[in-house]
Formats: sequence, structure tokens, C-alpha cells
Amino acid sequence: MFDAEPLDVVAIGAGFAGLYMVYRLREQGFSVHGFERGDGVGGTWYWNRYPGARCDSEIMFYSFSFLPELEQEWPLTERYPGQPDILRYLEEVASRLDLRKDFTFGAEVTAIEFDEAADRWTLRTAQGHLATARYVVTAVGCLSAANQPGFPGADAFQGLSLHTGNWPREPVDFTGKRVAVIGTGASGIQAIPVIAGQAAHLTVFQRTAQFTIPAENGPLDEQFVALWKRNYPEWRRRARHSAAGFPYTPSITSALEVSEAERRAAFEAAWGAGGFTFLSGTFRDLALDEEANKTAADFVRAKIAEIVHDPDVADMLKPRDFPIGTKRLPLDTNYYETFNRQNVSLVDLRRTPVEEITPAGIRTTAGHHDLDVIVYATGFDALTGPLEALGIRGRGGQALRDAWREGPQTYLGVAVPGFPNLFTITGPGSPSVLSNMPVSIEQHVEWIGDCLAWLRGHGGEVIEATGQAAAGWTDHVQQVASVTLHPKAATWYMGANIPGKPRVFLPYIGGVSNYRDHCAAVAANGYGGFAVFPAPAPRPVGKGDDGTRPGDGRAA
Ligand code: NA7
Repeated sequence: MFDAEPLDVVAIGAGFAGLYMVYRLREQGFSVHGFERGDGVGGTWYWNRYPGARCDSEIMFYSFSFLPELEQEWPLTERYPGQPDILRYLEEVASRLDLRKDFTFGAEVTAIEFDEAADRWTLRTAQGHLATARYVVTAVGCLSAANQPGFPGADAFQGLSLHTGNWPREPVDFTGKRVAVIGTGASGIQAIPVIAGQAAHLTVFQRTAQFTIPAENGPLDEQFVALWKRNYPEWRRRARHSAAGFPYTPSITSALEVSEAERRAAFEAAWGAGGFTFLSGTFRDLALDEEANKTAADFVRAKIAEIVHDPDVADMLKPRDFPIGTKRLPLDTNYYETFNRQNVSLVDLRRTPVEEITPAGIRTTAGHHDLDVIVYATGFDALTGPLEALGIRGRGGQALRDAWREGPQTYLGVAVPGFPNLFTITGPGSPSVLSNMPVSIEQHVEWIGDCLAWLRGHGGEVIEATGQAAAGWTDHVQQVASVTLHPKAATWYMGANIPGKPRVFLPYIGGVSNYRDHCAAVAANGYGGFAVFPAPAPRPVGKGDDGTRPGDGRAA
């Protein structure tokens, strides 16, 4: 029972991160219990059940690497796994590892407070659970606090209101319905073509036009799958030591050093192949140089003009106010094509903003749209939102929300000064949303597991990032971002989608491999940048810590 006595660790969340963290710590002999808001495992893939929800990482590497048997057995059916497939995968992981017994589901954590006298955390849920533990690990995801715009009258709408990130468990039938989708980020871009195929009429409310690249999804060839599975260890190794957790080979050519014809051929080939290699695999400077970036942006704008029949609609769909790739590049299946359908219309909210939601629909400055369903595809309070929602209070009762008023201060994205014994998996300041998530999650989980083993081996009970180390890392995160075009765009990476949120670059863009090396060096250096209490006792050189090596990639 989790509340019978103090635990070593509580973990929050039962997605990829929480499942692996609880398993890993259980295997290491810690008493650990997880709390999960949903009624089942899955995290992102539990909540995002909207039509068309699909992962933009290819299925071959959107999975755990620490389960080699499952890796071989799991069917790799289509190039990009759909939400139901990923949820099934995580359910299978939970069953194989017998993890459900170590979680309380339907438990929304609302308060986590540090008791300085006892060096323990107390956790409470909205449903009345209470637990105490020496360590807390948050595994709440980066995109799990839905951004619900405060349009006047929204509560009075008499039809169905849905948010893509908080979708009902039962499928929604749009047949014969007049539907609105507000928002054209990755979620809207996935949902819009599918909803358009069902609804009587779909009106898309667009605030900012988005670049999107064809996913080119489809079934995977059996021979390809067999070959991939034979070489899994090497693919995994490459992904771990890559820029973004994908085993792709990045381009080494500048977009500006080739002829117009060569450039066009490279973009055309990448467009035809589908996927993120449009940016990373064509030219090396698209994320760094405005002129180079413009060549890719112009290519996509020309594609939009080619695909979309109505020139006015095509014009509205062309993104103009940010460099391509500075907003997360979505992958789509027939997104631009959908605007050629008779039952789809586009409203440009820059020209005609929403005035109010009425009981019967949406009123913009240009008139009223009668609706049965409003789908908010309006995104998330990214990275900091899910952590601040937990009601975390550290030393002196300081709220995390207050500590981060000017922007998140973290050490390695995994620890926060003033919040001892708290670890944040894929927190702000880590590669997280700029990487293939399972790769980053495994690295964090293993690093945290190693750290707790090291503490246990050294008699340490409290570990806390120093203010100096966090300030240094936080500066480094911003400096690396400033070399790229990212700070030029108002994006959720910059906190720009949430009114009042500080404008700082939230994830770490220095690369998955560099980041991994950095974390391993910190561990190898006796957790430099952290204060440890009681101070570790001196140990003979070469003596192991609890059977694990810092940075080692496997559970003990
Ligand atoms: P995103 O990428 O944040 O997209 C949200 C969309 O909603 C975007 O087009 C926003 O326009 C729009 N939005 C947000 N608030 C409003 C209001 N108040 N009015 C009108 N339009 C609004 O979220 P997604 O869920 O699509 O994707 C999140 C990530 O999930 C994705 O990047 C992947 O990593 C997976 P804006 O561009 O802010 O003008």
C-alpha cells in the first residue's frame, strides 16, 4: 500500500516516462508508487484520441529500447503509428511488466509539498489520496496541460465542445454535423482531413498559417521490417547519439552553396519521401540561416499554390510570419488538399477575429457560423504548464510557479534549485519536445535511476541542484537557442502561445547526443552541480555504486 508508510519514490504519470521509471526503480529495489490522472496507462496517447491522432516519429523507433523481446514481437504495420496502436503498445508494456499494480489511476495530483524537517515530500490528489516519499519524479509529459482559449460565451455553447488534448474515450461521430476546428498546429492538421471526410460541413478557424510536410504514411514492407528488426541494436545506438533521437543522417550541405535546380531537386525528393528529413536531411543550415530557411519556405509556399485550387484560400494558407521549422513542423495526410473539398471552408482569424462563442456557434467580425461541434485544437501550456499544475512547493514553501515567474530555472532540465529530491523527466531545459520522445525519456529515466542508486550507495539522502549550476545551464539553453532562428518566432517553444507566459526558449536545442554526454559527465563527476546531504563518504577508487554505473543504459 502506498500510503501505509513513507515510500522511497513517488512518480506522477503513466505514459512512456512513468511506466519505465516505476519499472526501473522497482527493479532497483526501491519502494515506488505511481499516480496517474487518467483511468489507464498511456499518457499523451491516453488523452489525444482525436480523429487522425498519430505519432510523427516513425514506428520503428517510437518504442522502448529496453525491451528487446517486445521489440522483436511488436508488429510494425504502418510507417507512423496511430494513437490506438501506441496505446495498445503501452498497455502491453504495462501488462508484461505487471506495472498496473504499482499505480493508482484516476488520481489527479494537486499538491506536492516538501517538509524540510523530515526531508520528505507529501503528495495529495484531488480524489483524496495522500502519500509521502523521499523522492518525487514527475513524468507528466510536456504537452499535457491543454490550452483552452477564453473566448467570451464559450461555456454557453449548446453543441459539443471538445479539445484535441482531452478527447473523450468513446469515438465522436461527426456524420451530418456542422463542425468547427479552431487551431492549425500539428493536432488540427491531423484532425482536419479526417473530420472533413465525415462532417456535413467543416469550418477551419486559422490564426496562423502553418507549414506542413506530407507524412507519406502507409504500410511497411515485410522485408524492410525484418531487416530493421535484425539491426535494431545499431539503430537504437544511432538514435541515442544523434541530434534529435532519430537515426537519420543529417545533411552537411548548405542550401546556399548549390544551384537553384539542385536545391529544388533536394526539396522535391524530401517532399516525396515525406517526414522530418525535409528539414534535417536536405540542407544543414535551414534552422540557422534566414536566407537558407527562405528557400525551404518558398518551396512549401509554391506547393500550397499548386495544391489548393482557390487562389484566395491558397493565399490564406501560406505561412509568412515565421521561419519554417521554428514552429514544430507537422506532418500531414492531405491537409492542403482538404481545402479543395466542397464541404470545407477557411476563416482567417487575423482578418476576422472571433468576437464571441454564442449558444449556436461562433461569431467573428464577419458574421455568425452555425455549429453543432467546436473542436479546440489550440495546443498546450507546454513544458512548464504540466509541472506548475501539480502544486509543487519546495523549500520555504515556495511554489514552483513563483520560482519560475521569469522562466524555468533548471539544471539539465531534470532538477530545480530549492526543490530537493525532485526530478523532472523531459523537463524544460532538456531536449524533450525537440527529440524523439522515447529516446529522451529512456535517457532521463536511466540517469535518475543511476543517481538514486548512487545516493543509496553513498549514504546520500538529499540531492539538490545548486542555484549556480541551474543558472549556468539555463543560460546555456538560451545561448544555444540564440544561434538558431527559433527566438525569431512566437511559438509555444518560446511560451508565446500562453498570455503572460515569460518568453524564453523552453527545450534544449543542443542535441540529444551532446546532452546525453553532458549528463553522463555530471554523473561521472560525482553529480557535479548538485549539493548532496549527508555529504558522501569517501570511497576507495573503483568501488561500484550499487551495481550500476552512472550513465549506464540498463537497469541493474
Ligand atoms: P499547437 O501547435 O500549439 O497549435 C495550436 C493551434 O491553435 C495554433 O494554430 C494556434 O495558433 C491556435 N490557437 C491557439 N490559441 C488560439 C486562440 N485563442 N485563437 C485561435 N487560435 C488559437 O498545438 P497542437 O496540439 O496542434 O500541437 C502541439 C504539439 O503536439 C505538436 O507540436 C506536436 O509536438 C504534438 P497560433 O499559431 O498560436 O497563432
